[in-house]
Amino acid sequence: MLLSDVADLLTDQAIELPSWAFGNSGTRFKVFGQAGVPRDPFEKIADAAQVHKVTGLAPSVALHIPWDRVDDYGVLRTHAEELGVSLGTVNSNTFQDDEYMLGSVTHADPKVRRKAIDHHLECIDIMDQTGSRDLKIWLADGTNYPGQDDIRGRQERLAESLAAIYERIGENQRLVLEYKFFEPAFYHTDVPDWGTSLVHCLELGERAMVCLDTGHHAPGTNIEFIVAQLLRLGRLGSFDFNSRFYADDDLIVGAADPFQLFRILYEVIRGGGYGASSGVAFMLDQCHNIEKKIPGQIRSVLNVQEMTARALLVDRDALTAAQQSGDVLAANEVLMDAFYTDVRPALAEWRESRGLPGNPLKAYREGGYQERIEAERVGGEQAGWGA
Ligand code: PSV
Ligand code: MN
Repeated sequence: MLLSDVADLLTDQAIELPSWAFGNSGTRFKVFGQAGVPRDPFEKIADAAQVHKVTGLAPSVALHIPWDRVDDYGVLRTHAEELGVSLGTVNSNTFQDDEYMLGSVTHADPKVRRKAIDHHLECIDIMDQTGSRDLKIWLADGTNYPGQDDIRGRQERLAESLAAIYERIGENQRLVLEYKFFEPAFYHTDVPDWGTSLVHCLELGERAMVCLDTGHHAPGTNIEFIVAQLLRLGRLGSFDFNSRFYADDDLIVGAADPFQLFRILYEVIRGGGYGASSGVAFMLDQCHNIEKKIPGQIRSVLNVQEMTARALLVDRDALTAAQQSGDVLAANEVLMDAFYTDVRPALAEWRESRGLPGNPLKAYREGGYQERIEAERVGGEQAGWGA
């Protein structure tokens, strides 16, 4: 197969950018400040729009509340639309208040649980104004020591709190529950894996879906299997794409293990999870600690596109034939042939045929935007992870 055979399918690709990827970020050792970093949500969206401008791949931006709180979300929405992008998923945040030290929606104290539930209700109010479809919930809840709290009791409280939030989710909205196996809690986490997320989603109802963050698994986990299973059950709501070498590194997607990204995307396509009508949202969840943020995001969406193109090139008929005849090596070869195809020159042509720059990173570098923000954005409080 040639790239021209799948060119039309590539136009279906839309990758949502995280507003927080444009703010300063770092590790618990150091947050490095970068020149030109946005000072408010409006500037974050302006930066995200640059990524879409040169790639045509990133038409929406995910918000994180309270980091992206503004007085008037209608104004933020119009600002985004004027720049050619829309506001996407709203992410809640119950991991930065002192009251949440021992948990949020699972906390033993009903007052703390109420506060955490109310925060989610505020997020849904915001979604109504931004026109967002998805409320993404990631919970830092968990414990550090055996015996610290009642694991089973926390599951009951989690189910109750999620039900109170789900009740307020609109007809055209979804609750997307993200899982993560550890950090910041180190002994047990209340939503550690896709099974736990799925169990709660099934109990909640049809508009509750699982979010799969590619960095949230133990090393060696077969993530494409999880993708296949969730798609089979119709419960894969979204991806948070990033890559990792060791823990939840939040590095550029496809940087650490391009082959894994290819395998994941193959299962997405195989399982009907590709394209707007599939209901599976492709998002990035990354932090660019040492590289410049806008080019970091451009590189990321291009990596997803390159691996999507390779996955679309898999000769599915030949693969099925080899699988059904039990020809192990032939089947593997079909997959590897697609993986080893260098699609970059053909993708440059694909872009040019759509009025986009053949080399988006070069176009961004030469466009003068970076110099302009570095010169103009002086003074004020720079937005950072958590700001
Ligand atoms: C948690 O590690 C997470 O992946 C969640 O998606 C949060 O919303 C995001 O990171 C914050 O950076
Ligand atoms: Mn995530």
